[in-house]
Amino acid sequence: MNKFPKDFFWGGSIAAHQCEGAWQEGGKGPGIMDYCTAGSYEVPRRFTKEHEEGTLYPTHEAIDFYHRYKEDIKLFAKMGFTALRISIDWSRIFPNGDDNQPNQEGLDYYKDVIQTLIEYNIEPIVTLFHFEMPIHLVRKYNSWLNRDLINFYLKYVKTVVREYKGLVKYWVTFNEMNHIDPQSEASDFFVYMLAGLTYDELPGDKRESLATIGYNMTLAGVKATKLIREIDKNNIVGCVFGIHPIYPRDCNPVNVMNAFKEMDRDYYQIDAMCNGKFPTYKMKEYEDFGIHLEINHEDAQAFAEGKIDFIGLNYYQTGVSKTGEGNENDEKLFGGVQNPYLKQSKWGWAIDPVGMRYLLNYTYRKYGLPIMITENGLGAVDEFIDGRINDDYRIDYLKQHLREMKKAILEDHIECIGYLMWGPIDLVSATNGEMKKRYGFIYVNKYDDGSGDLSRIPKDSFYWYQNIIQIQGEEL
Ligand code: BGP
Repeated sequence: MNKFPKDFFWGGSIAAHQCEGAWQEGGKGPGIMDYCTAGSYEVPRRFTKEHEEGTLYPTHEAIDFYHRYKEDIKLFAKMGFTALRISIDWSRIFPNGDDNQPNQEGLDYYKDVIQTLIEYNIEPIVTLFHFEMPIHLVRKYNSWLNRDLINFYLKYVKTVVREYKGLVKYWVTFNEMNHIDPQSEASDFFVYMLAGLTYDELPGDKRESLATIGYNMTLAGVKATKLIREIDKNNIVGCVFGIHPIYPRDCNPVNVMNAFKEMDRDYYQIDAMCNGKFPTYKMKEYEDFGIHLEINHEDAQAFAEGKIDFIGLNYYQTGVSKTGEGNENDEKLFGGVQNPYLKQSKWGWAIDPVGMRYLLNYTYRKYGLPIMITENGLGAVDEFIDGRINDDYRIDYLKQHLREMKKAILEDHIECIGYLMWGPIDLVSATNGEMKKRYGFIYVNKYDDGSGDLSRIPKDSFYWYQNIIQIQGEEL
């Protein structure tokens, strides 16, 4: 049997703020990403305090999925998708985050999106936080530095999970909260995407602030997991982590150890969510750094009761350990070291299909829980030639990754339950805010200067993926 399992989820992942647009429609309040300007590989995005008139904000229109979702979902169905991961924008449901009542228009909007998916037999997989948070919660309460945020988040979660009971079964509490760790070089951008604050805005001891944000989000995640299962015992709850495995620079044992430590930093929240306990090693590490966390006596119980049912992994690239002996002359790219065995994308991301098999093995052996690849794809510049987009490079990238995933499932016996390709339709890049960095099977006529009629055009990869789904990956 050379096919993927029968009930394997084939599909894609998108996020509200990267595709919906309509930032001031339907009763939506401003979210943190609505004050994040356009950027590029060379020029980082800026985080503004107010909406600067005349400045381009990519989330404001994005690809107008808000108005075109029926057309887009129809195209996903044409490809044969059996699952689509969407996110709900918190600021469409509670425009300020601390409102007494939810915004009915927001609830109705997502209900229709979800029902449309179901009509096409596409399983909705719903992420509750994909960098979308009402900005008011940052301004008034200091974001996740304040434990009150956990209650605002749980109120929002309870509202939507009740509203879509019986329609949505698969829930994801957070996307990529692992990018905050006091030991990593905190990227300004990830601190902003997760907490709406820049690194400079973190008060007091920066490491303590990062640890607090990480702890409070993890606690919110386990509490939400329990709550979602209480609302409907059929619900299946996961959390998504963005991990790029770290290879040692050579077989010097010191460097191997360093690489392990670097990669391991991305796992403390997975440990907390799978093992029913915030890891003791992490607490001790905080003590060593003189970091003080506000912990309540009920927290331990929340961790014990909030174990997740599946792990979502976003995989794009591997890295080489930045620390180690003998690295003085290494060329740095994107804060990392280039792997001489791998090619890079135009944005400097190392293309490493085997890395995905490695990640699946590594993570499954640690926890034994089902894993879903919740994001994977190639950001590239696409061109029209003779009215057609021939994206063989994308087909090649996806084919190679799917081959390695197939080996992980059929040869390594990893319980991998789905492959959700990132950005099945071109959308705004999260890190750069660019349209130029395209991932989709479907081209969107929209450009970085804001021009374009937003029309949708299937690329060659559209028909390739359609066939792969139809034959359940048999030819890979
Ligand atoms: C992940 C995010 C996505 C997505 C992806 C690709 O970290 O979860 O939202 O955008 O990265 O990144 P980019 O859009 O910057 O190419």
